[in-house]
Amino acid sequence: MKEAAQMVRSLEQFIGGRFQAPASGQYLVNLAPATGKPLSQVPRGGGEDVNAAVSAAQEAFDGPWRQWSVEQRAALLDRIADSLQQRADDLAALESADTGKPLALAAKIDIPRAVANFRFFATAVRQFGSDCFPMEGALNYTHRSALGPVALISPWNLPLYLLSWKVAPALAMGNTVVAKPSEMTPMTADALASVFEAADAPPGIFNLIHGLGGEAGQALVEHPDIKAVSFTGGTATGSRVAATAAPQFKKLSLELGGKNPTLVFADCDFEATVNGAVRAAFTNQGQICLCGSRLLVEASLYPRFVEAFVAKVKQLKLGDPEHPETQLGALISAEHREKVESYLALARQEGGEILCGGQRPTLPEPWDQGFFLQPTVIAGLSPSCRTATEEIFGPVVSLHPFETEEEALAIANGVPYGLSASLWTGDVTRAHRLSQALECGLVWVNTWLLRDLRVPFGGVKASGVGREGGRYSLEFFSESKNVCIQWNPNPASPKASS
Ligand code: TXE
Repeated sequence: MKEAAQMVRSLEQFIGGRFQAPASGQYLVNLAPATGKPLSQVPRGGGEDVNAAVSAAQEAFDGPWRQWSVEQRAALLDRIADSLQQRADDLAALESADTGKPLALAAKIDIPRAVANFRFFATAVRQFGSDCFPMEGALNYTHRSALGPVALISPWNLPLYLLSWKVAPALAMGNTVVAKPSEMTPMTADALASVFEAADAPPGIFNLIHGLGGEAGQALVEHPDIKAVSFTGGTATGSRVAATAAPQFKKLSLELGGKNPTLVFADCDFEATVNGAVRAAFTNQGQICLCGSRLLVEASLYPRFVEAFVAKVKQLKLGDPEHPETQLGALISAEHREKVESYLALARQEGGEILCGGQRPTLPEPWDQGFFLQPTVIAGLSPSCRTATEEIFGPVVSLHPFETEEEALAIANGVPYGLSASLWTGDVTRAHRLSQALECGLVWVNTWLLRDLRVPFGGVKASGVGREGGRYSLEFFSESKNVCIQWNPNPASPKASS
């Protein structure tokens, strides 16, 4: 392993516009999930690297970047988008190798979305306005200014997709950034740093620190010059990030885990619902915070639905991520697969019946060493048991019949999480009624993961705090200041001057 690791590419930190080795001189081995073989060496960053990156970000913030007009910043984001677009095939291959996800998925979703994020925020900031509150004889307007250096911490499931979702609005508003991607998926973040280098972006506006979460990530959140933290990751880590950042009054946006319900009513469009529920459960091997991992089905439809759903899941093609027909790749790591498998053991103890999957597949070399797991469907669990309420974050879905809409709602809301829900019904009144009552930040009706980048994105309860997307991101990455100008000291209405 060590010899092989020495042969793979070593990544570097990107600080002040220059690639450089970590101060520690130490590297972590990054494995390719589909083969279990080393893919790269990742700098093991710590406090020293973080200090250098935050200093570079502060220096850049205090430099000419501050004078850049909105149009100049938007044009830079457009150039980054163009450059990512030109490298799209290479980026998709890197993302697939780094995460184990199907190449077709990376090429269709991850990379186009990263390009779209830069393009979208370039346009959004050009269109961004501020509030104006006229009074009798006076005018209030809201001025929004950049915060300074901000920390962007992103996870391994959608690496470039989620990193670009943070970088683009942060820069659009004139901040400078220090990004900390997951140590398990550093490759496309490294590629993004080369794109910034090639685009002649002002040095220090985009800095990249690789390393472990508890070391580099923690040091970054703790740094006193970091003004805001945008974090996407697990709920336990999010809670730690909040506990670190809150005493320093940093702005915080936390996008955390989910245990999202898919609610299926007997009056749904059957085919569309089965297909939608399979997609919601297993896209990206179930490793998306929005995945529908609890499938609640009206009792009268339950037997027919389960039969069709399981038949469809059994047809999913799993294996070589590069094969164009592959629908499921590997899980992110051996440890993560073990965590998911521990829930399968728990499900059996909790009285669950595994209707399909539940095993590691038999695959030819080199995939036999990868971290694959069959898509798994479990029935017979109580909706309140641990398997049905804790985030598993893998290709596992539990099925739960319900009798009434009230029961469906109680099950849907009966978990600590509240990120999203998808609701399948032909009854538009019910769709509205339930959409209001579901405790979550996003509801999809007769669809799943249909995204408009302008809408507020985020969750309630243990799924996080704050909203990103469109103007919500632009507001998060800026501070508002009210300016009140009195133009008539003797207004007609006596109330107005009080
Ligand atoms: O995430 P972490 P992990 C869930 C999923 C998964 C669990 C753990 O259930 O099984 O989280 O995954 C950095 N200060 N999600 O361990 O630890 C870390 O380096 C600052 C849901 O991979 O949350 C990485 O860059 N940063 C999720 C990022 O945080 C720290 C996607 C996320 O890692 C840190 C991924 C610290 N103290 C996992 N500790 C989603 N919402 O989509 C870690 N990090």
